[in-house]
Amino acid sequence: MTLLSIYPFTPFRGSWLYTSMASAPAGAQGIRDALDILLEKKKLSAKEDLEVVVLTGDGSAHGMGLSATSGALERKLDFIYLCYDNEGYGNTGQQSSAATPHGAQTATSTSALGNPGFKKDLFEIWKAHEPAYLATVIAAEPLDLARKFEKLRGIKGPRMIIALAPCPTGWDFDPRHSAEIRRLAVRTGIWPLKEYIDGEVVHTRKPHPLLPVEEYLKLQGRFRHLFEPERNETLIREIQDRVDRYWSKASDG
Ligand SMILES: Cc1ncc(C[n+]2csc(CCOP(=O)(O)OP(=O)(O)O)c2C)c(N)n1
Ligand SMILES: [Mg+2]
Repeated sequence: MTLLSIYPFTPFRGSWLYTSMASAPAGAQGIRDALDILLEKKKLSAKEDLEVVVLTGDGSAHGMGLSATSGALERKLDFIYLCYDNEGYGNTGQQSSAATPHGAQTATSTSALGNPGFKKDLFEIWKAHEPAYLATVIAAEPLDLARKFEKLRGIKGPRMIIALAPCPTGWDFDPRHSAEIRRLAVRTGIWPLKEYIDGEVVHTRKPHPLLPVEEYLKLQGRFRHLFEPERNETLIREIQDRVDRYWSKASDG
């Protein structure tokens, strides 16, 4: 069931529970309930209380785990949920997930058009549940990332984070381009950095001017078919138009 390494090789310092892919938020509920019972029975002091954190991939978050997440949001579960979004089912060989962007080639979208679907807007789906806190992050903006985690620590209830995580293997690029690809995800407007709190969405970075999306796309093998053997102007335009439309609609963009 688990692909995580265990003691003494685990990167986790705290206790962890491995759940089946679809049910991490249900597992989190059980842990939160157990902690609350221990607190109530005075078997655990408030100082010893723990944060319950779900760490999950986009395959689970956007797809098979979405219903359990929706339930946890509805119950206002006090937990942090971090989706590590590498835009595909990475562990099993980068099959398309509901987070795979339009036009990207994956192990299950190998045609000249790539993935025919569009990336599911998980931010909007989660936002509709009115969580206590919701934000997107990326490692290219460490201060923005740190500030968001600092902020959510002071809040109770469901606190949701989506991190875009460029993957050299799954996206087919040289790891030396990792930092550049993360920066371009923000500067082309492909990955909006934003947060939702108290009913408001605020963009925490507003790329200006927006760089053309193709600067981001052309560094990645999964989009090579958009440029070789000849440019697919229609598909590049389509991807650009969706990004432009997003920013023209962003009320604070
Ligand atoms: C119910 C279920 N179906 C399929 C699998 C096989 N499986 C293990 S990891 C994985 C990929 C998960 O993708 P994602 O959640 O995006 O995480 P990533 O590997 O990309 O970090 C799959 C399909 C599983 N463990 N459980
Ligand atoms: Mg993934």
